[in-house]
Amino acid sequence: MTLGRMIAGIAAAWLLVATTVGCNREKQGDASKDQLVVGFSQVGAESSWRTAETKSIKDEAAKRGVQLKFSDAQGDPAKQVAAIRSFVTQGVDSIVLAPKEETGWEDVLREAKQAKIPVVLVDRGVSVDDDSLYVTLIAADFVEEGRLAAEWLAKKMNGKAAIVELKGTTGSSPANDRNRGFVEELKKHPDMKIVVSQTADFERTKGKEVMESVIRSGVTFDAVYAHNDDMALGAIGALKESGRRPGQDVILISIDGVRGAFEAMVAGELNATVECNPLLGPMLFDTIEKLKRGESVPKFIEVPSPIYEQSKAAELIHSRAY
Ligand code: GZL
Repeated sequence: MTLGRMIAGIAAAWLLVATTVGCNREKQGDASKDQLVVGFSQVGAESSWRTAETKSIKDEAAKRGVQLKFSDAQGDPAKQVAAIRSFVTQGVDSIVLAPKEETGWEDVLREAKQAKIPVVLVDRGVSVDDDSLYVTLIAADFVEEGRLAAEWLAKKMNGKAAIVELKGTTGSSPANDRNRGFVEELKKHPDMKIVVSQTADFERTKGKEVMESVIRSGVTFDAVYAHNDDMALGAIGALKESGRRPGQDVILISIDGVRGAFEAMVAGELNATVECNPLLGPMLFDTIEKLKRGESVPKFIEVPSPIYEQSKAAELIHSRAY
């Protein structure tokens, strides 16, 4: 091979590398060559818990110099699918997904896998036949949360209650599993009966509306199990407007541990809450950075779910981080 042809070959190879790298970076916008670029598809802003989660992830990305491409689906799963497709096209380093519902993810997660982009699930799971379509799930154990709530309520009610269950978003893993754990535990207590079980979509206003309709129906009940604090706070408003004393005439337990729940417990209107910590930013980016370094991570990274009762609320409220 002549010297001239060698130089031409090296130049061509260099040009190929330069344009490829350039293309990837063009795909990822203005990221510097070693800056992590992460696409995050968020459910929406349905609850104070969700708002706290979004803030935690955005703040941690900024703190670590990660370029976060944030997409708020406003509660529309189709928008989440579109956002993931866009992240794949942009060639992000990792995709973070908080899936509104458990099903409907096979195709788009396969596209991310084919593009060799790791998907990390936060705070809710997906139901897929092939669990290699996501790297890990960072979330609480919702079945355990439901079981804890039932165990606490059975003890509080001395094994006998007529329960109104305010369920979360239909088809979401927290709603499915918090119901499953609660119902399973209730089997140990035959006089603990669920008399109404209805979704209020994790929203405070819908929690109030459902409780108002339950009161209008005339059904007799003396306890409420809400899949999140926001729905419980809405129900508390309806109970008070009906002349009932929430926390006394009607015993309430919910899940999340948001500040509003601690305020309601201090006021004597909520009896207990099971914590489901939304401050997942640090754990999430530790996991993404491990993946970037080629380290392995467990398939499920569990966020603990301690239970907090009214008696401790005044002592703890000032130290609550969300
Ligand atoms: C739980 C999360 C749930 C919260 C609700 O990880 O998905 O969604 O419990 C939120 O408050 O709306």
